[in-house]
Amino acid sequence: MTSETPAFPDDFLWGTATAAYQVEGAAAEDGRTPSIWDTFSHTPGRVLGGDTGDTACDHYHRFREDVALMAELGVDAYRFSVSWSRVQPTGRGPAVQRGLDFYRALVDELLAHGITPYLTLYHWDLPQELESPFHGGTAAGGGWPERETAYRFAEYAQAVGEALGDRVHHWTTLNEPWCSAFLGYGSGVHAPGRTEPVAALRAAHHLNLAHGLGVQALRSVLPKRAEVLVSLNPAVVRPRSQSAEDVDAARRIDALANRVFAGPMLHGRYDEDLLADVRHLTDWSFIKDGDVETAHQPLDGLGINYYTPSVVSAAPEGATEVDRADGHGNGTASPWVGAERVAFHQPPGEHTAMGWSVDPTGLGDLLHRYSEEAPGLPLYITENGAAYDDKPDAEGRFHDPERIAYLHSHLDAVARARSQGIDVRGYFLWSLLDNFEWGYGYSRRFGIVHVDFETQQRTPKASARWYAEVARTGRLPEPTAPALD
Ligand code: IFM
Repeated sequence: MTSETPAFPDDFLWGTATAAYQVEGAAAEDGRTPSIWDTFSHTPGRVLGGDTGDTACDHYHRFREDVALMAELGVDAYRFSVSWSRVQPTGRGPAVQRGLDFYRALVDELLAHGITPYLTLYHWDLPQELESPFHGGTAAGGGWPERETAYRFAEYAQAVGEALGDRVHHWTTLNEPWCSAFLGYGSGVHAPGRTEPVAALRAAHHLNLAHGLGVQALRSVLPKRAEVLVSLNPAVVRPRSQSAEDVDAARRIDALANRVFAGPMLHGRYDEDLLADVRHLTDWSFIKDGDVETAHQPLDGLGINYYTPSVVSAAPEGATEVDRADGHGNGTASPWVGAERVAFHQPPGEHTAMGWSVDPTGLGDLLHRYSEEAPGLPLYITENGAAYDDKPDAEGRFHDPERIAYLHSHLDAVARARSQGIDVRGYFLWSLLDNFEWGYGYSRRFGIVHVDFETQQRTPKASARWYAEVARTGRLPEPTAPALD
C-alpha cells in the first residue's frame, strides 16, 4: 500500500492553461493576419475533419466568462499565449494597438479576479508572413529554419514586454520548441507541414537562439521583479531492453528530444553525441559563434510539460517499416531526424484518447532529472492533463472519472517529488477548456470544462470540481468523481 500523498504548501501555484490558436478564434478580427496554423488547418487533409481554429472556443469574445469560470474554480493562475500575428500582423515592426488591447483586457480581467497571468509568447503560431509571405509584405520568410526568424521573435518579445510588462510579471518565451521544430519541419504533422530533416535541425537551433534573444529583449524592458521561463516537453525515454542497441536508441532520442534544447538553454552547449549523430545530414555550420552563449540566459524557472513516456528500441535489422507509435501523429516522415531507425512501442496498460499511456512515474523521473540538471532552478509543471471521450449523461453533466484518476496520480507524483526536496512551485492543468487539438482538430477533449462547439456553451466537468477542491485545500481528494448538481 502506498503512503498518503503529502500536502502541498499554501503558496503552491494552482493554474490552468490554454494557447492562443487553440482557444481564441476571431482569426481575422481586429487586424490579425494568418499564422502558419491558419494556413495549415485550411489546407485539405492536414487536420482531422477539416477543423480549423477560426472560431475555436471563441475565447477572444468570451474571455470574461472564462475568467469567471477560473475564479469559480479558485485557481491562482492562468497560463495563456499571445497570438504573434494579432500583435504584429506582418511579423515585424511596431505592435498593433488593437491586438494588444485584447491581451490587456484579458490580463486586467484576470487581475481583477485575483488570478495571476502567466504569459507565453510563442505557442506554435508563427505569423505566416515569416514562413512564406503572402500579403505582399517585405519579410524574407523561411520560418524557423532561417536565422532571421529568431531576430523577429526578439523584436516581438520586446514589443509585448513593453506593452504588458506593467501588469504581467511571469513570462515564458517558447512552448515546446521540440514540436515547432520536429513536428513542423521534420514529420510535417504540424504547421507548416514541411518534411525536411535539415530544416528541422536548423529550426531547433534558431528556436534556441530566439529563446536567448527573447529573454534578453524581455529583460531589457521588464521591471527587475519579472520572472522569465521557458516551457519544454522533455521526453521520458525508456529503452525496451538493456541491450546495447536499445540503450543507444534511447540515447539518440534523448539527444534529439531533450538535450537539443536543454543543452544550449540550460548549459550553453550542444552535446557532442547529438552533433555526431546527424553529421551525415548537416555540418551544423548554421551555429554561429556566440549562439549557444546567447541561448544560455539566466532563467527564473523551468516549465515542464508532461503527458506520457516513450519506450524505444533499435529497429530490427532489415525492417523496412519502422514502428512510428511515438504519439506524435500519423505522419509518414519521422520527426526523429537522423534516428529514423528507432522503433517506438506502445507501453501496456491504460491509455488516454490520444493513445498515450498513463504513467505518472515519468513525471516524477523528469522532476528528479531536471532538478539535478539545473540545480537551483525552480520547476513548474506548465502542462499536464489527459484527453478522454467525454459524453454527457441524461441531464447534460460530464462525469470524467478517468481524467480525475489521471490528475490524481500525476499530482501524487508531484507531491512526492516535492517531499523528496524537489523545488516544484506550481502546476498548470492542460486544459481549462476543450479546444482545438492541432492535427486532431476538435476530436480530442483535454478540458476540465466541456465546450459545445456548436453553441459555445461551457459546462464544468466533474474533474473541474475535483481540481477546485485540490486548489482550495492543497490536498488530493480521493480520485472518485464528486457529485454533480
Ligand atoms: O494541446 C497540446 C498543447 O498545445 C501543447 N502540449 C500538448 C497538448 C496536448 O497535446
